[in-house]
Amino acid sequence: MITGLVGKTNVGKSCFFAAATLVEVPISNYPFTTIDPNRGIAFVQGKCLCKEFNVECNPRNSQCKDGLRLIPINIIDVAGLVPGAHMGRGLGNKFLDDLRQADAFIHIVDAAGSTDEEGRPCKPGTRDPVDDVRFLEVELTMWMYGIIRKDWDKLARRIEGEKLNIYHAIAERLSGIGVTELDVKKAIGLVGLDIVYPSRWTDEDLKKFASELRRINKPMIIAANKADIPIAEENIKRLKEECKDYIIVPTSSEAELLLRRANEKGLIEYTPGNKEFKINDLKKLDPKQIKALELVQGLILNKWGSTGVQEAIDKAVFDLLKLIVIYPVEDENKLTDKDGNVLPDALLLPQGSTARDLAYKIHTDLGETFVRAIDCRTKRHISADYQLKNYDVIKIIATAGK
Ligand SMILES: Nc1nc2c(ncn2[C@@H]2O[C@H](COP(=O)(O)OP(=O)(O)OP(=O)(O)O)[C@@H](O)[C@H]2O)c(=O)[nH]1
Ligand SMILES: [Mg+2]
Repeated sequence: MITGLVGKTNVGKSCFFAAATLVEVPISNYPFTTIDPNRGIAFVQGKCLCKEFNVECNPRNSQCKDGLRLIPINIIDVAGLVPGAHMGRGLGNKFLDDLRQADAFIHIVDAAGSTDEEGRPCKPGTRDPVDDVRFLEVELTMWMYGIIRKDWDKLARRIEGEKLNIYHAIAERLSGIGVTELDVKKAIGLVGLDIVYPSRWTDEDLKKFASELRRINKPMIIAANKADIPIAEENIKRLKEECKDYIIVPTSSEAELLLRRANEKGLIEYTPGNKEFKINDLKKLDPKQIKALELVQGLILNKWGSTGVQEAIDKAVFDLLKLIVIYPVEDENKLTDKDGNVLPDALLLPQGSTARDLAYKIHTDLGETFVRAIDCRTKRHISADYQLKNYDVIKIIATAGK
């Protein structure tokens, strides 16, 4: 599972990335600070089943914190865009190729309107963040169009000449960006394109196709960042009214970074996503730190309920991609793996996944030699095509490895 951070330059992408991963990266108030991509691990917060089953867990692929199961996902922060990037403005849009394999995007927007269209600092309230949403859509579509346009004429002729399955042929050509046959089929259907004679598609058709494909294959939520700046409130209200297609989460990456770092240093007790933190020892904080923490509490936590960074990540995974959490185990009674670890792994799978999909996700051999599975809650046997439910605990029985 890979999430890409996209957006105009100088809006707080790297700050969001640093807050989510605690990886140290350059952050500064001028455009194009980031050039090469930053990659790191962030955690989505699921439910740990240790409470429900009243057991002590030994997580392996994830962590348990007070009943929350922190499940790792990959997160990539790339260079920023400006309008016209697809025509080479700013750093261009070629660096988006680093996000080819991303499952979803988080669009970081300067909700305070404190950076102009080129990402230069300006008086808060000056730039309309709705314009930033719109220009980014165009840039992402043009990036996708560029990928599709390359070799298109040749591919269209081949599809017609060799009577290839158009969905399969296009998906194969775009497998590098993780496009599936179903994605292609949906996008072609939405635009209403001719599936027999793709060579007749106009350039405009291809752009519409790219636009739909982008929406389907790289779904996006909006992190309305810099929500700590008071004027952001009005803008966020308007963003919600004018960009109804999107899940919009008010965020303050800067506040989250401050809290996460203070927590790492042991100065405070803070769980990402919470609306409060606890100061461990007031004497260890200098007056500047106390003031900063007070501002975070007042401007962000009390007002918005959290810094939003964790919420944005969780919503991208659970609400946008609609992934579910599954706990595979090898012993249906003790809920352990073969080494005796209790509830060792929590896996993220697409809604609608079956027991066999889970087996494949664990290991190809398990998928191929799947016999049946056991729902560890009910102890019932389930078949390969059983549709998994969120928070199922499943034992797979297969001939592989026996
Ligand atoms: N007030 C406020 N400032 C923020 C917030 N997040 C980031 N910033 C500031 O915005 C500026 C840009 O932050 P970066 O994280 O470097 O932005 P970026 O989008 O990665 O920028 P480029 O890599 O240059 O495209 C820095 O001065 C940050 O301190 C926030 O939530 N609130
Ligand atoms: Mg950056």
